[in-house]
Amino acid sequence: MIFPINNIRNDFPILHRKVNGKPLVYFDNGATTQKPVAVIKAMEEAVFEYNSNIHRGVHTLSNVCTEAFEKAREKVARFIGAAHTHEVIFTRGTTESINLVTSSFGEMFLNANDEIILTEMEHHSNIVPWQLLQKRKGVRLNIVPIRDDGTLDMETFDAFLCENTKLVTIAHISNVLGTVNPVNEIVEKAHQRGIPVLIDGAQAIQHLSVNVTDLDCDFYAFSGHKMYAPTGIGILYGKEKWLNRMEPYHGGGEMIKHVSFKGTTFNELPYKFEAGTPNYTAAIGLGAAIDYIESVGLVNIREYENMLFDYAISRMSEIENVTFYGTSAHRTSLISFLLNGIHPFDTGTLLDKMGIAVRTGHHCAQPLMKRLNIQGTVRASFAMYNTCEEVDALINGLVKVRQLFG
Ligand code: 7TS
Repeated sequence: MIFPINNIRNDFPILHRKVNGKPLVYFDNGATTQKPVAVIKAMEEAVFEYNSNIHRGVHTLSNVCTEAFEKAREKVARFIGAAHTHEVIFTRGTTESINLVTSSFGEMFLNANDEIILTEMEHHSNIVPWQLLQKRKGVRLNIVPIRDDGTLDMETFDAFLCENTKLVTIAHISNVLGTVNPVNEIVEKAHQRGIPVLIDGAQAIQHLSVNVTDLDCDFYAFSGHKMYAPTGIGILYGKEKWLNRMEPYHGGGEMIKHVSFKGTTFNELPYKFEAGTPNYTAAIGLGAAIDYIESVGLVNIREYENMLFDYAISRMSEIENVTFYGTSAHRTSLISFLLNGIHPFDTGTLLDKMGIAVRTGHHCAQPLMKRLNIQGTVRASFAMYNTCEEVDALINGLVKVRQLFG
């Protein structure tokens, strides 16, 4: 199949703008992706044609809006292969999804001296919530180190698994190293001991075909805005058996069955975890983003992005005096590097003058930076609309940066 890159680029109007007088080259997709017209149109239609608070009304607009919101949930459930639609909970994003598990699962099932396994390559949003729980409850955090190639030290992971382990929480793909972690193996090993697994899929959901039922993970968290949908919407997938036993995360409207001052009973799944008016407009946008991804085909996207990634790696290796961070054979979608002797901030600023958007800094992974013994990296992260010509522009830009610094 020939990947319809020109059509795809035309679906993303922002890609045609100039930045600092140069055509935009957007390589900051790990932070957030751009949105196709179809997503904007779906949200525009929701706002202009049937905006109304959901689930509460008897009137037509409310019913239409509720239906669109619930249809989006069904799309997500199908997209990730969830066994039940009510296992899909709308949140604000990956961060809130993880905090939901930390609070609700943590309050219910974790006690002093229970152990949680996480890794050295986690984003702050899969570290700090657990540290807050550690303060509240005295749980212990076991951190799996990485090897020099940016893969997990699985021997240490194996050694950490013990009868005190009550949860494993891990990124599917590292936002700094691009490493694709062996989540199947991790889930299998944890489950042999009856330990549940939470996967932070923020960097995976837009690149890999994720099937939570095949994977058998207990929780899977991701953000809409990294998969061509708007900000302010995300997903927590959770197995029914856990969600049913967990206490609600937030209290308020919509999550109750009956409230009295003697006591309150909670609504069924998924509403138990969706207190207050959700961002239904963004949820509808997420549904449209899934339609868009499916219209291109995740398999085709993956094939194209792999080609682009391999091309970028081979071209990057032409540049002298570069250090790469993350060199595993199992990595994808992003490249972290430093031009030796040049501060990443300077590289990023000069690239921006050439219209090239990359991210620089610690990428919300300061413990990983400490392990790598650096302050930060330059990161180019890819999406389905990027091209080999854009990679060429990046390479030319880096050559210029090198020349400027002598
Ligand atoms: N987990 C990982 C692995 C991430 O990469 C990110 C965001 C998050 C969690 C948090 O997602 P949010 O949507 O709730 O904010 N990562 C990045 C990044 O790499 N640059 O900007 C945001």
